[in-house]
Amino acid sequence: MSTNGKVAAAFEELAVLSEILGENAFKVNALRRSARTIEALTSNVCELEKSALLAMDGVGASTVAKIQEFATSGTMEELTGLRARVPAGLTQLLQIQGLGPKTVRAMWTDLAIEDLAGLKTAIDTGAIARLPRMGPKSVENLKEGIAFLEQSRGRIRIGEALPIAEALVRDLGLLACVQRIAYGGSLRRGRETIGDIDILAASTDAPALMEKFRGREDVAKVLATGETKTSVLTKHGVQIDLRVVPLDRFGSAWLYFTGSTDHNIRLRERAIAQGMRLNEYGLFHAAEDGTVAEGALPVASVEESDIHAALGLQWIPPTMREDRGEFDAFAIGSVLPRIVVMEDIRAELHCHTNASDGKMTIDEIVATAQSRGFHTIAITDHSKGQAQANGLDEARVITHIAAIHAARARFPAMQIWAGSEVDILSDGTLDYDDELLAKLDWVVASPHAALKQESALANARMLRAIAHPLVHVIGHPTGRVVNGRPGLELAMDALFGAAKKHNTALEINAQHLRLDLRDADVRGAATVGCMIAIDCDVHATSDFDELRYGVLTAQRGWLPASQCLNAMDPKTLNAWRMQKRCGVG
Ligand code: DGT
Ligand code: CA
Ligand code: CA
Ligand code: ZN
Repeated sequence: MSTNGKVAAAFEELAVLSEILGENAFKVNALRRSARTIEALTSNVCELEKSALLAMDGVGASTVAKIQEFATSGTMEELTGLRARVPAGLTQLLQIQGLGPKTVRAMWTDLAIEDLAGLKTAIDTGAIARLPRMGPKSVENLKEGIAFLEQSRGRIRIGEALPIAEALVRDLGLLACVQRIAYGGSLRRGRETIGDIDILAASTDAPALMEKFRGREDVAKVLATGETKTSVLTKHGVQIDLRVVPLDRFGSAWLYFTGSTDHNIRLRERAIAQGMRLNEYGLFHAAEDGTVAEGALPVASVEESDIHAALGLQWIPPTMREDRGEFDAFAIGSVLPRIVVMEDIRAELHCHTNASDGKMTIDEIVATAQSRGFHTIAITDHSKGQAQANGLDEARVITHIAAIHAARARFPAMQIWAGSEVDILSDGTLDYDDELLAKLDWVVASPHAALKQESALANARMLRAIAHPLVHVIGHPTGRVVNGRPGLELAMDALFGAAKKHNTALEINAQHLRLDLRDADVRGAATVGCMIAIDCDVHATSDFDELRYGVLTAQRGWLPASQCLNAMDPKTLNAWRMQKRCGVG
């Protein structure tokens, strides 16, 4: 984009965010007019003299100041500030045809809708009708607008794709003609975004299965269909490929269509080196010249593990099939890393009650954690800097600590810690002083604002927080949003070294919108020996279900259970909490 285009886009974004925040119409219009004027310029706006800028239509002193700021720094502080105040998913709603900022604002303030998923839920539950001027016709228009927007989307987040695939596998699996069905592809490998959903089935009646698949209610368009493969586009704009394979070849087909392509290539090379051939129909003995006899029966094909075994490998979990060292690690005879699994997770160490921006009371959140089989919960409401999230000031923290500790009597089986998710301010200092932090049982420190700050500053900021003796965990360390915003540009290796040195844990925020740390960073941190917390950042009951996305990310990062705080038994976890603060007091 041209410089003028960028500056204009920045003003347009300022206008949009201001509008969502309910700023007055004059200011919003002035920002829009500036955007249009700058866009239409034929010279570089950043190289113009102040007098020339002021002579332009709709450009006043504050606009000039913003342009000059952009010219020197490439950003606008006001924009950074506004972005931090408005949920990243909210502006996307403005791309829905016929949906204006006033309605989006009402959706946010009245119904707590923060993104497309939230809007869809509100439509599904009927809550949307509580908005003014939202009759049945408007809702229909809204639905059409959403479907259209989503058709044009690229990769979707795993948290959207997985429920779709699960419903499909469950429904089609109920058909009498379906012998076996499963999803593969990047979804099975647990990637944070999914290009399309790949489903594999064995069936006694492929045409009937394909017909059922094409006729599903959520299918918007059939892209291609035949005896062995059908591709459709759902109303939510997701492509789904369904392939039908013979039951006795399911394992080899599943292996092939799970990928990754790089992993498959290495697997085929391995087969060739052992005088065999591997494809989606099975693993075959090859002749001297490498050919497979016509009609030859496979050496292995029914289960993936049969094929792995025939190639001298233990079964490799899909999350680790990326050609990143798995062939050595899983060679028969080598000692397997004990990678963390769902069942290991018995603690939630980052959650919010209705004291800040959560939905549940202390007792509700503790009871939910207990019902999930957890033994420990740390309640970490927001600190005072998060005003829009009703962050707690010092006096409220003191009261809250007492209320959390009082819950211990009602849940004797649970280890309950009074904590905080304290803001890491832009200079790396924390939003509470040490005296207050020392009163808390558990401290998660997270970056929320200034997520576009310059890289050197961002590094110094995070290193300072990591070195703070009263901090247990760094929450969502980069502040990124998947498909949303890049977050802090950090020198991750330096962070991992510091986290290891200061024995500060790093979080995998399990929310599928965040997945922060991301998989590659988990691998880096785990290799250095850092401790990792996998937390759901619970605001509502359903957030506990985000855990699997965090665990998949951990597995993709080869996180050993021994380096995961949430996998510790209660005593060990408490001992870790105490020793973290050794020498402080
Ligand atoms: P996606 O959909 O972009 O998120 O990523 P995948 O990994 O699901 O890729 P997709 O849907 O194109 O194909 C599914 C799997 O099928 C892929 O992981 C590996 C396998 N596959 C597809 N095309 C090829 C190919 O040309 N060579 C090999 N070896 N495998 C392939
Ligand atoms: Ca795929
Ligand atoms: Ca595909
Ligand atoms: Zn949080």
